[in-house]
Amino acid sequence: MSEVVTYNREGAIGVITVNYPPVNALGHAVRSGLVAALEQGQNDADAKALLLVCEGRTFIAGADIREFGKPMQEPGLTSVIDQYENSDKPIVAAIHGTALGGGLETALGCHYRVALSSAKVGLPEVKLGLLPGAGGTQRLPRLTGARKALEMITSGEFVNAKDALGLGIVDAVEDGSDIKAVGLAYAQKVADEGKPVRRVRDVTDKVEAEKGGEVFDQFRAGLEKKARGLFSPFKCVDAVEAAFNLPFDEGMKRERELFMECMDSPQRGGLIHSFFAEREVSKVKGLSKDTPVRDVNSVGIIGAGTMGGGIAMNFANVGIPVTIVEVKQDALDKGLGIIRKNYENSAKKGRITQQQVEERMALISGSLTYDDFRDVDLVIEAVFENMAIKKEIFGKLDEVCKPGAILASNTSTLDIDEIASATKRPEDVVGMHFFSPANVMKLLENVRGSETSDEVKATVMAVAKKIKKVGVLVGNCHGFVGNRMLHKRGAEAMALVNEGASPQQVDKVLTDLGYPMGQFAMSDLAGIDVGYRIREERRNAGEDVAPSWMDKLVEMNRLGQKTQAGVYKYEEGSRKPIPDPEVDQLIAEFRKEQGITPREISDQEILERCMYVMINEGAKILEEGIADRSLDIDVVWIYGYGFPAYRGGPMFWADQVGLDTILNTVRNFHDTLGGQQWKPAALLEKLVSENKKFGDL
Ligand code: 3H9
Repeated sequence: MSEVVTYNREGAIGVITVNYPPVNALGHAVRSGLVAALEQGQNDADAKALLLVCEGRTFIAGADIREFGKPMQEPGLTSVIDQYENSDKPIVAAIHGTALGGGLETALGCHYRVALSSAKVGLPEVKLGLLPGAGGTQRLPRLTGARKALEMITSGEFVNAKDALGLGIVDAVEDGSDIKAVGLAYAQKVADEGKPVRRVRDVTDKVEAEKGGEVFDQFRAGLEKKARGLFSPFKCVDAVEAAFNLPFDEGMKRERELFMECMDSPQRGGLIHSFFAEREVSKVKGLSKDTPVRDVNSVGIIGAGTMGGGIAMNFANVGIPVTIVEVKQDALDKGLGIIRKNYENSAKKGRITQQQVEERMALISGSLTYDDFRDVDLVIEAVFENMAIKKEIFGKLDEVCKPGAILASNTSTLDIDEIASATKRPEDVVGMHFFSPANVMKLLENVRGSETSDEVKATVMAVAKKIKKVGVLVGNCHGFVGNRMLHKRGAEAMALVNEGASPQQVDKVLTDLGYPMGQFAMSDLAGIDVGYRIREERRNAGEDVAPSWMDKLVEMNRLGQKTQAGVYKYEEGSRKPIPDPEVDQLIAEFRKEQGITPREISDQEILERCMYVMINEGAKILEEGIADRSLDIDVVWIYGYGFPAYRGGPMFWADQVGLDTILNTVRNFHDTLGGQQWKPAALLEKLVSENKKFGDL
């Protein structure tokens, strides 16, 4: 008998218990243990019914993802579930925590399901580039009907126990926390009432009723928009459709074929890398797990602009009171008004209730004085990018804030050490770089200064988790990880347009790769006056900053989406960028002024220049220790800039392209185009010479 699955009898109930922390994933030991325990239960003449229950925080949370890509060891999950379903003693699955993927599929192979009211169920395989491959696509629709099964399987979203009861996925829901007691009581009832084995495979009313319906094509059409570029959601629909068109065993075969297609797709590799990378980033190199974490029960924010307001919402959303300080009352009122409007909009869309709007607003107060920061545990400065102003602010904070308060800057580029130097407590100063819109984007780039204490680093990482962000700890340099790479891509995109590409051609190459928007559409979203102001400041300071056609746009008051015209034009109320011949004309004139003869530029060149310049910079970032691991860079790009998770992040993508290919092209660009950005990173050269990848570091 395997140690991770045990069998024992309690009265008339044979209890099969899985105990495989952390999430009872269906690794080989669990699968073989389940088979052995079932056999014991079958042979136990005194067991009238069997109960499948899990120890720890959750029911089985799925197949063991770490086994994917390795040779499969028998018994396979499908065979395990078949044996459970074919048992002639009724089996009850008792669900607590999350029954996910193969876990829910196992429960669906049992004859009855009872869940705690706090439990959730789901088939999230699609988020890993897969489809439920152990009968989920065949059994779930037999219980829920086509539409709900399609929704659950193509979105991967979880369903709470109450809804699962309504959908027929579980048979009973009980309050409480003792899942074993709940399961035993239910199994006893099954035994006492002599309830029969009830196999989901034999439930046919829904599949018969919806055979040949239009729902599948409707669903595919909807996915064209929602799942752009993705492979597995469409395979999920094919698999569910098979449940309606084929007998159960044939449907299972079809599901397997489609599952294997997903397994072989590169998107599966990218998404699974993203899954683990998201979890790995919380384990910061050199920071012990036991590092004490300070309590953060109140927060101060400086600046009620778009950023400050968005940051405040994150804290109010999780019940932490926030004080926002502004210089002028009208700016404060405006900022608080926008926050309310954002919440009201969420309420209108049904995402939160009106009561929650009021509760959250009640947690946010405004002030015109730093004195109100006296007792807060964390202050986040979110004013515009100006070092002198930031230093003045931090000097004041140092005077006002209590000892132990964390002083953070939301700067997206500036030197954290210089900001910290304005205080007498640089160990309490740190960067907390939120991404716009700050209440939506999941990334929090936490920036350690050279003197930031371990306690402060650990605390800001814990804060990220608390406010449901993915925190990545990075080092201090201009632009940190994300913007440092973005600036290189931006400069290359500009150069490509100067040389002959159109903004829409550059953007299309990037969106075809899977970015939600291209470089120029993104500039329009952020406002192209931001870059203009920085260039002007540098010019005024005597720096030699090359002229740009973007400057001309700003001078024409084409500032981006906010003026309905920037690099693109926009229709009233729409965010869809429309190419504008006026801008093409302006670019053509600019080239003439600069003496540039435009040339035809291939999409491949755009891809290589925009992406490889980032990879080369990413390698320098790793070399300098600004990012600890290539997966930190991947997570920054997936959650901060919408890099497609199915490509695993830019550094993972680079490993798939081949570092030797990238290095050769970088060398070539260095020779032909020149510039520091194309000087090959020493790390890239080293990895290629050792035949290694970023993932091997
Ligand atoms: C599947 O089932 C395919 C089948 O249809 C067909 C097969 C033939 N495997 O997220 P957390 C680890 S596909 C291995 O921080 P939480 C995780 O890496 C699978 N490991 O906790 C982490 O490790 P570490 C379908 C797994 O409480 C630790 O557990 N199922 C797995 O925030 C804690 O995780 C899914 O896609 C796994 N399946 O959330 C479910 N799951 O401590 C994926 C987790 O070393 N999992 N780990 O960093 C989740 O959604 C969340 O982990 C869960 C817990 C909600 C369960």
